[in-house]
Amino acid sequence: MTVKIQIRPVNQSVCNTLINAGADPLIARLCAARDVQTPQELEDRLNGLLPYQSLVQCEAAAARLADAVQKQEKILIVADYDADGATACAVGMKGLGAMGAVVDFLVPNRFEHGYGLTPELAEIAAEKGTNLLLTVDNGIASLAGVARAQELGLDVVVTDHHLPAEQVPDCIIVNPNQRGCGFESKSLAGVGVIFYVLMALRAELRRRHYFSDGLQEPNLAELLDLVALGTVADVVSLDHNNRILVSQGLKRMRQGKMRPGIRALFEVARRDWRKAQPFDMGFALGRASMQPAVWTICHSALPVCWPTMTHRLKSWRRS
Ligand SMILES: [Mn+2]
Repeated sequence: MTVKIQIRPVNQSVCNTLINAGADPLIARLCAARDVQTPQELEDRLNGLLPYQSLVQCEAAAARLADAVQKQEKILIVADYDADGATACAVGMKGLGAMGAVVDFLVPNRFEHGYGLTPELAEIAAEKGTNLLLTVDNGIASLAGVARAQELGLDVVVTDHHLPAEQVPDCIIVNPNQRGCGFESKSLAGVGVIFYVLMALRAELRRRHYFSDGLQEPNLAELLDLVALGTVADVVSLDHNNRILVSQGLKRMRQGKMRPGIRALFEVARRDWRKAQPFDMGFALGRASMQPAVWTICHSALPVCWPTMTHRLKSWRRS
């Protein structure tokens, strides 16, 4: 067998610019080959994230959620069951909970209820006394489900990243891929979209002087372990904005700052969290065969200590 090595073409002037800005020549070449255009894109600071104001309807969603938080309305998150949906659900639960919301979640059983927010699921939500339905990582195609929910008197906010069809539901929609949304990163994952909505919600609640000594502003960076896992596992393109989210999440993990469930996933996958890399997120922790375990991290929104979690996951792996 002969091995043929093909060298990936690189824009040499971009490569030189990166080197002149201080990048190691090898790193510069690797980055230039992966569409990095400017030295600014090598930065991974959180303040380099695209602003939530440029994500269409993100502020409208935040305003509706802020009303719900202040009026203590019942919010129900409708999630999907892959790693992106599961982490998006956990981010929504943790973030909204930290802001004092009354929030619960529902994940359709694909065999019983089909995918996403169906009319049947809207009925279940109504029976649970829900006031506001919030979809994560799904909903853009749920025309009938949204209509049924509204018929039953529920308000709906859709957060999604999937490509929309010709027709979309008639409600507040946050999706970087919807028509008319100028948000520069079209590769935001479902977990990234809900993270953006939470950033906007925190700002909205701050404007409303909602936070006090009794309930302080949550540090949303604490959710970045989940955002990093969902983003890489969903195999969206790691553009600059996603690289910031993933890089910051991985840095936190390497410092041991992660929820017990994620730490347990590292253990079960026999990976070292002190050296957490994107590879771990995609192939070790987030892969399909780990889905039941990834769901467990959502329930690690519940206070379970990590040795217990690891023990449970290990017994799951043996079964
Ligand atoms: Mn997704």
